[in-house]
Amino acid sequence: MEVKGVQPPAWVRDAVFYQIFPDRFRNGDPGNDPPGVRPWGELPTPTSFFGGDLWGVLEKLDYLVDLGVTALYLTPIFKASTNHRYDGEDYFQVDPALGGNAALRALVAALHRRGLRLILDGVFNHCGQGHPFFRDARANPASPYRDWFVWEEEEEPGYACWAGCPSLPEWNHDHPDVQAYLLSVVRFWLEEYEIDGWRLDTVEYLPPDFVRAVYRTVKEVNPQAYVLGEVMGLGTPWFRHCALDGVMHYKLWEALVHFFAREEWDAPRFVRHLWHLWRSYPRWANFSSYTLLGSHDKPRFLTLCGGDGRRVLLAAAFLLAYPGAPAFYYGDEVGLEGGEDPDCRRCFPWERAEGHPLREALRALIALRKARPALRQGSLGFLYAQGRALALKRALPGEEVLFLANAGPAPTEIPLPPGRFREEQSGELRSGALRLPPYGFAFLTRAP
Ligand SMILES: [Ca+2]
Repeated sequence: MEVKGVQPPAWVRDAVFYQIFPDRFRNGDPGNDPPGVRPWGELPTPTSFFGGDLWGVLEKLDYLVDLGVTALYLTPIFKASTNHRYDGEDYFQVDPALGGNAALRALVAALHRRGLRLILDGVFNHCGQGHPFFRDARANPASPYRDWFVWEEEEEPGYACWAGCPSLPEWNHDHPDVQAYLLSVVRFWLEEYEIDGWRLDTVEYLPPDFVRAVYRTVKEVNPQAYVLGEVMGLGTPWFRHCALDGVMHYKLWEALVHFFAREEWDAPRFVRHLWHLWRSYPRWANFSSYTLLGSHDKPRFLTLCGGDGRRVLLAAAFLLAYPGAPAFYYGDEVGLEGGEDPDCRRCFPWERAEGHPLREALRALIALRKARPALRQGSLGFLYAQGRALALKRALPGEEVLFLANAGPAPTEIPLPPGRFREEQSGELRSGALRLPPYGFAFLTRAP
């Protein structure tokens, strides 16, 4: 299924994303902390602030580059009243508690100097009740912004709001001035701050014509900018609408949870499901989607694995062997745990970052993906699925890489295709079959 009018940026299929929840990654400037910040590392509540900011992200770029990250996704950074900032009050102002517009300017410059990219979270379904247009519209029926929102006099709270949450009034996208205003936001940060794309919040609840207009606006400014949609279901309609370059692949994430974390699915079921997802999207969309191990909206993968780091590494290795842009959620690489929101938004534990075995292993795997173009751009084949073991093949002309995984507690043997293969980790030559320890995996490259 080829869709005319969609041109995903070439860099995405080669990217390794890292998602940051800015209040919790690093406090680079205690001078801008909001009042009442909690001590770093205390467990978060729905309302606690910890003082993380964009200066902190800037301070830790070496750490991210060393890990192999090539692109950052930041959850909302515009002025708002909550710690998650999905309740924007000024779309043209980076929250002063995150360092303001100057910090974003400095961060983008530093990222681009190192060849890294940045995408921001665009919350265009709703704003915060503190947004001046909403305040004016609510206080004054003659307000010029009255029709920018949807009033429901007979129902509490009297206006359309996100998920029934009165603090998040929804924009009236049927009003052309609303669309023009939101599109000016899209354009502003691309043009004036040279961000590399947008992650669109709650895409499934936005009118398709508006999302298409966002897409066209982004590409007008920069055809190499990325338009990523937060989609919990299948993203197929959005690709047909020519409205997105890729989706946050939550359907794939769910499959990872069933297979690697909860061990509810056997390998044949997992592979059947992968194949179903693969065929549901245009080929290009499989390569330009964001294949996540975690996010701020889900329990930590380590927690879902009952604290078993082997399975986190195995799932991460799978994503690095699979098409798409693998995406890691801050702290997953150093064994950060956490249940449902807000527990999955804990402070980054810097005291254990240095030399953490999971991080060291992940760094090596990211380096391997960068060294083997077939892992990023090659065709996908499913070679084997039995019990809790599977094998995948990624191939380009002249390069063939196998990924073998044992997602079970017993050792298992996986047959290899005819020929000789070099095991990437050990350098050993293999043929016939390979025995994998519990929760073990291997990358093999076809040897001449
Ligand atoms: Ca701060």
